[in-house]
Amino acid sequence: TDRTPLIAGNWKMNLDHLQAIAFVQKLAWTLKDAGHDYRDTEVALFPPFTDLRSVQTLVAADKYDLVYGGQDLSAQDSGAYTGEISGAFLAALDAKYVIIGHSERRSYHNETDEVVAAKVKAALRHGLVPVICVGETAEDLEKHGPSAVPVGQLRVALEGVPADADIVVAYEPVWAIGSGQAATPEQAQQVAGALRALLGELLSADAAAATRILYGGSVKANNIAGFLREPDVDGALVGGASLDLAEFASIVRFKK
Ligand code: G2H
Repeated sequence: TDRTPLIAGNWKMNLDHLQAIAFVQKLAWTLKDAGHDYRDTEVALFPPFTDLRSVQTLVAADKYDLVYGGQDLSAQDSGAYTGEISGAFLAALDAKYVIIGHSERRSYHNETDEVVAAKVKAALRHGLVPVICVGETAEDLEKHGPSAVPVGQLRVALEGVPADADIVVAYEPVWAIGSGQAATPEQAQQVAGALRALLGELLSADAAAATRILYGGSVKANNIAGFLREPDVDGALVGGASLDLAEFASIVRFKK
């Protein structure tokens, strides 16, 4: 398969637009100095919405090969939805990706699987690649075992998605997020394998073979190698460690 590994930095609610400019510049220089080839490992950043215009300007002016996206979007395209951000606006800023259904959106903003599904369709309408996040809580894990909840979430998220849609799936066990306690590579592989099987069932064998599945949850420079060695893990969604330039650069530089 030709699934180019993807390392995605989810900044969450960190770094204002001035800090973003400094960070992106330094990261691009660091990766250039290291001889990074973006065709080997794609690098995507997910800054806060208010940073995106600055990031776009910088990336375009300096011709960086970094790509970027939003941390969320509205299920609607435009209109009286105070505080919401349309996928059209992200597309107009040359965003490539958009994170959908992060567990923090699900738990703090009551996003259900149905809301996630509507947002996935909104992303695809605007030519954005949705990074669909799924994952179980510690309680889910105890009650239902490792794959049932994430597979169930993805099943709903993919309702009505065309078989040839360009998507990314991120498996983020809630118990591993920001906790410093990452899943083991074996745990990540088990769920990633189940998610890939579901892609085959709901979309197509081609989609299952081509879609990148990321692991997320306390990924660091010292544990990324183990995840990338697993056959069904094609990269990582990195939160906390994406805010530390040296740490994030060494995660990017790890070879599958
Ligand atoms: C999971 C992850 C990034 P962290 O939320 O999406 O965050 O790496 O801080 O666990």
